[in-house]
Amino acid sequence: MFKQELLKVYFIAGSQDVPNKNLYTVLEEALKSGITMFQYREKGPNSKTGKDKETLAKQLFELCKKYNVPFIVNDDVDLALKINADGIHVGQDDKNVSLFKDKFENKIIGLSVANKEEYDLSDVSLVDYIGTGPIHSTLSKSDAGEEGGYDLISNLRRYDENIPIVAIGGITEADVVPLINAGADGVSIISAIAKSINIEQTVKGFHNQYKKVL
Ligand code: TZP
Ligand code: MG
Repeated sequence: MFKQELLKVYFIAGSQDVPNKNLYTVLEEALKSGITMFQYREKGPNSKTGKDKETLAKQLFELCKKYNVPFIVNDDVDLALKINADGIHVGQDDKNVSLFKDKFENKIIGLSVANKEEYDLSDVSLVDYIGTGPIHSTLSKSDAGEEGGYDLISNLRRYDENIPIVAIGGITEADVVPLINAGADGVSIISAIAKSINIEQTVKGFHNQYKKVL
């Protein structure tokens, strides 16, 4: 059974998101500070591929194991299977979940669902959670699409009362309360953590917001 508390402070990053820093060090600090899940997402300019990507994936996975935090791979089903990652996150344009679902027994499967139209095109009964956004504009994904605000979450929540939803896109601590009130179960964050000058303070700041709503 997927525990939706894992979505509370869901950190996503790849090498491209920490241009002047080492992702291993950034992730270690984030893990120490209490992130609840991590997604390894190498994508776009300055991202790693091939052997370099696999080597770093293995190192980051080992680090996550030390902190008992699930390690999710973005898009790359083959890599996730090869290293026996805790899960996979795919988008609408990636491999269809039905094609790999049986290989991820007892693992976490996440799917990006931006709106009702994408929801209707997806078999959400096959996945553990959906990622919905962008809530705000973002510099971390060039093709993120139009920002939808908190309404994106409240509309989908009305559509499906039960599916775990994690919000994404330009999220800061100030968004936690309105997003949870709109029906999200958690927030996923790249830059607010990856580019923070004080990761411990940022991650703890996210957790503190939950005390106001849960
Ligand atoms: N999908 C929709 S927006 C986004 C992704 C991967 C990027 C989120 O990054 P940030 O820096 O938290 O806005
Ligand atoms: Mg994708």
